[in-house]
Amino acid sequence: MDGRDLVRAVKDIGTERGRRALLSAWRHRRADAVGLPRRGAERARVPGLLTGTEPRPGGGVLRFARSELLVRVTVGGAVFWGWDGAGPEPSYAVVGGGPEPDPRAVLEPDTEGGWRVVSERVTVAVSRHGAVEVRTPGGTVLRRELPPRWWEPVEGAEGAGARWLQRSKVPADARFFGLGGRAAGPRLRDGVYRLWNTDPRGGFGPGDDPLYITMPVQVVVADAGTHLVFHDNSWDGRVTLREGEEGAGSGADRPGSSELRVEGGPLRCWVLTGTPARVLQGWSGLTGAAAVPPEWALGYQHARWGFGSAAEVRRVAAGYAERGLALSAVHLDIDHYDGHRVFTVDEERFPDLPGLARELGERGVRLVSIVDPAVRAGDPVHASGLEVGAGGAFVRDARGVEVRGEVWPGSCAYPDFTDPAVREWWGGLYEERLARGFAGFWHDMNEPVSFAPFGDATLPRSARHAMDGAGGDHREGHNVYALAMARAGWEGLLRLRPAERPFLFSRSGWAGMQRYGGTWSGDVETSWDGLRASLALVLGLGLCGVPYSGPDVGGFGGSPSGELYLRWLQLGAYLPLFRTHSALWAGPREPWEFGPEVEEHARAVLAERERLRPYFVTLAHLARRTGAPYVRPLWWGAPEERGLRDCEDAFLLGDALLVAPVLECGADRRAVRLPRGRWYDTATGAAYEGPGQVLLDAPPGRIPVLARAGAVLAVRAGTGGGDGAGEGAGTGAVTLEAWAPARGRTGGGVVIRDPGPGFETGEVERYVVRWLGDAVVVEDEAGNAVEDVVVRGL
Ligand code: NBV
Repeated sequence: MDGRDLVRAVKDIGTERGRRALLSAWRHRRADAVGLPRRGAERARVPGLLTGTEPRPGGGVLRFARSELLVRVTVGGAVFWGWDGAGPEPSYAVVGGGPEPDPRAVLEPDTEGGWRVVSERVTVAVSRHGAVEVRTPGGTVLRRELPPRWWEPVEGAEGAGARWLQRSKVPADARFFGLGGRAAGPRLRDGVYRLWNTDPRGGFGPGDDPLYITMPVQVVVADAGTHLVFHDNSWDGRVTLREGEEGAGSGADRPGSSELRVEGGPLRCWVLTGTPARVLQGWSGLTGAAAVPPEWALGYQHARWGFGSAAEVRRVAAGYAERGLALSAVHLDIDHYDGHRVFTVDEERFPDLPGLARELGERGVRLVSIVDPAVRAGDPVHASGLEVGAGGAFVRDARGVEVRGEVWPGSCAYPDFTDPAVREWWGGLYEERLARGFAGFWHDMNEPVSFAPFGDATLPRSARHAMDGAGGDHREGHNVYALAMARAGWEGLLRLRPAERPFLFSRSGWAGMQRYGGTWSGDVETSWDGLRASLALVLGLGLCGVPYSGPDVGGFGGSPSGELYLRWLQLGAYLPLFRTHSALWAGPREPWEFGPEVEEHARAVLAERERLRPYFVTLAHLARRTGAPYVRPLWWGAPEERGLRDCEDAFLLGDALLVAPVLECGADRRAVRLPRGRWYDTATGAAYEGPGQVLLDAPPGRIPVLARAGAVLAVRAGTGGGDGAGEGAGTGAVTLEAWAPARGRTGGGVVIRDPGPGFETGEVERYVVRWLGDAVVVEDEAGNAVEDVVVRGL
């Protein structure tokens, strides 16, 4: 027990839940003491010298004295390599084993006794000691993986497997991003980042790491090019990053470095190279296209832990409607459950939920339900789970005894979502939710959490998982638990309601989770630091392929000042998931609770989100088609502009907008770094030329939002607040907004309209903007002038 554990233990011990958590933590410790393979003597190994090669489609196998390496370049240019027999499958992240090998890639001798695989888009060079270099076709090195080291159990420690260390070098000017949701990002500075999904318990700020979603995914941006590297291994691990230094020491560059240590599992890796857009497209091809949220989930949503009753929900929804404030959904937290038990409802406080859902639905407001994975032992849901398959649906320990944890409803069992039969059973349980009138689902506590005053607040590491037939324990299953739960929910909803795209977002997850929906910040602290962390998370997750996310506006646990609340709302309005949420003990989040001035400004914010909703629809569909996140770092289109790599307080929303939120208390103006090209301040119409930095006004009522010259975007007309609001989806028609290109230049943009609630993909409409004499015209693909467009920036 360390000091922090002790404090936790003392704090919790006074309560019944605390005592039970203490017992549960002891039980978990005991389970591991008997159930975990002991790490005895280990032997350190490196591959040794290259002894032979064997060509294979897309590359080949390279044999070394003590191991072998499979290298494969696939048709889209993605590189795979795996040591010691590791292939692309099985994988929780990569769909269908990845793309086909590139038949034109050839394995040939390189200099100094090494070999290389040469393909059109990338060259992979392997040294005779087993270093793997990924190079551009022109020969520039993007990344060099040094020969790995591993430690194998010597004898009598079957099941312990090998621990790995993989050191890599990147160019001296490179910057690191990604690794899942990191509060200290988006630029990942020197430090150690753990790969173990973790509930930070009760709130987090930029200094807390790891959080709910960790992924061995790095996006590395350097002058030489951008690449994404994914070490496909779900085991507990640590990544140590160190940025390089140019002209370090005697004037020579010191490269940047990344060191990955994993506790077991395969050592295998995917590398994608190219522009940021290409890299993310490749990543979405590898791990699956992002789910498109239903149109209503791109509107403003209000959640609350502690609604207390249906009357309270009605009061809040009515409050929005009466004030003409747009509202798209209300989220019910665990307090609407009966005794905190999943898939139940407290009928006294929430009688006739279907009726409530209908009533809200008439105003265009959907109901969203929280879903926790832990099932109270002895509950009907538990009983039904015990009927699944031969051994029941729940995670067991090494002796075959059901693992119990302590969560909100008391002593709980945990479904093993890595078992297909369990996923099917669990997915069917959403029928009860649909019948209650819920339209969307919010997965919580799925790291998974088991309260513990000491040790790891999750399942014992020795707990067994089906791992989709492969069998394994929680050391391997932990990080993919929530991903598999999301799959269960998603597939269940598809079976139950095949004509509608599910709306699902999950607190925890892993690489590939975008296939089943999005995520949110989790319990981000109510502070200016928390506000900053909110943006870091959304940007970082987007680069890891999870485009739909957003923070708890106002922070989770506290009572924000009107100013902080407003600045958060202003940021949230430009993020994919725009939702306020707060804890049982936190202050209110309704815009009118902060006084008339904040309410007025909030009205403008919500109206602007409504106006931009068609643009968000376009971005959602583009994310699915191209892998590009809605929210992108400023360097997205210009990774070679070094200054942009270090800019962490502004972002691009699609191709058209640049958003510069106010992240500091008391600020009424801020510096904004502009990428190349002309940018218009959307509030004043003033034009600025990038690259460079400008100082822009940010009075309480607005944050700087700039439009790129030549941009075309879809907006909804006539949703400027007023009495049409409060009806969920805006009622005005979708029109185009275009921003004048610089003289002598052209511009353009694409629009994808909402194709409805099903799985239609929507048509891509392409528009061109150009000068015609002294006017700016917008034309469709056939060259016809578009009438219904507002041209700005003239
Ligand atoms: O279900 C209660 C909360 C929820 O409001 C929050 O959004 C989650 O992140 N939940 C965590 C469980 C307990 C938090 C202390």
